[in-house]
Amino acid sequence: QARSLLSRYRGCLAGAVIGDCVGAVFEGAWADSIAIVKIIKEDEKIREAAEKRKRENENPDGEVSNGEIWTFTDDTAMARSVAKSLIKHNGFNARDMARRFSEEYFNERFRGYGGSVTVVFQKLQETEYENPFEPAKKQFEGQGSYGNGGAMRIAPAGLFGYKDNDFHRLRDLAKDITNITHSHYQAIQGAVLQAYAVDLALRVEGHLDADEFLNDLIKQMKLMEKETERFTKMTNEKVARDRGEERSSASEHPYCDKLEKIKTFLKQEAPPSPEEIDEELGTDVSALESVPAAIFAFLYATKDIPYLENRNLFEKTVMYAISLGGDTDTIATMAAAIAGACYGEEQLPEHWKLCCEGVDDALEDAEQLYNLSQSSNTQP
Ligand code: R7I
Ligand code: MG
Ligand code: MG
Ligand code: MG
Repeated sequence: QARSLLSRYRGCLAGAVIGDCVGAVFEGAWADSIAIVKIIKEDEKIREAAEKRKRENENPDGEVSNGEIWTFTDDTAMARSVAKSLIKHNGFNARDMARRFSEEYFNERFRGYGGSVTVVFQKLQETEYENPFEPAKKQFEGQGSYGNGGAMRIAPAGLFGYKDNDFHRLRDLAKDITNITHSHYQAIQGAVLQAYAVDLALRVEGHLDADEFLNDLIKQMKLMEKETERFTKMTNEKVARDRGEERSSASEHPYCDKLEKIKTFLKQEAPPSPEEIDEELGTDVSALESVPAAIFAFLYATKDIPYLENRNLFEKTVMYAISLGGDTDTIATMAAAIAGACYGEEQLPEHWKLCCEGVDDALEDAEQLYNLSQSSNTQP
């Protein structure tokens, strides 16, 4: 039962890579009732590729073939930059992290980056990372991007901050890391929420209590949303006016509302349909409409899910997260990071580890973050 902390660190980062690689096959798909069947088919393909690879590796005369590989996307490209920068500096270094994000992008532009974030990389490079927070502030006419690009890469911050056991420090770290590309408060709050979910998952002992998990998240998000309440209200009213509506019906605490909705979904007799989940939680590239879906997938996976009866909780989390459709690589990577932190590396299927690109690298980063968490020289 007891999962070692090291296994949880490794499960978190390698799990995140797996969610990205497998989820990427389905990015932009619509959720439908047979989505899960398609994912099971894909899983079979990965299993076959892994078998083939093992056979070839066992045959000493055979050609060394790397076989079929499930490639990672920008989610992993950026997450590993976060991990490596935190490790190198034993803390946050804005210039170094900004440089790593940009160089990674210019080396491998094909990773499927968001539509606008590449402008930030361009400007960061042009200004030689002199003011690493400036380019992001200019995105979307000065309001900053509300994309999920901050949340998708934040898991290593959860691992790094774990030893402090201090929400405010974790919040500030996630804020800093996100601000390099995303300055919209919803992008930041989403990243903080995801980082905190990873932190909480590392601390789950024995049975996972969904209500307790959600109440912890709600407690902190309530305070964060209180700080932005007036601004949210103003923004909501402006959006309504632009639409010619007299007043806004939008919420001033949208993250807490969605976390409450997750509670309802988990309690209701009949499982929520993919349409309901898309409608109430969202499954798109914005932080607000993807982080709650990832948390929901992690919690819902503890239930009986048709077709997934014989899968462990990590597998169920990933496959169910993908079945929600929409931004599948990102929702799966976030859900998998939380699940990996909760259940440990032991639950990561061997064939996924073998065929997903970047798993070994993530395992090494996780090991180094673990070592840092064990050393006593915490930063002031
Ligand atoms: O957030 P970001 O890094 O994209 C991450 C997503 C993940 O799904 C990855 O897997 C990858 O596929 O992309 O990149 P951004 O370009 O900052 O934001 C993503 C998208 O969100 C933008 O292309 C816009 O469509 C939308 N968006 C906005 N639209 C209008 N107004 C983000 N912010 C705004 C906004 O303020
Ligand atoms: Mg991606
Ligand atoms: Mg939607
Ligand atoms: Mg995505």
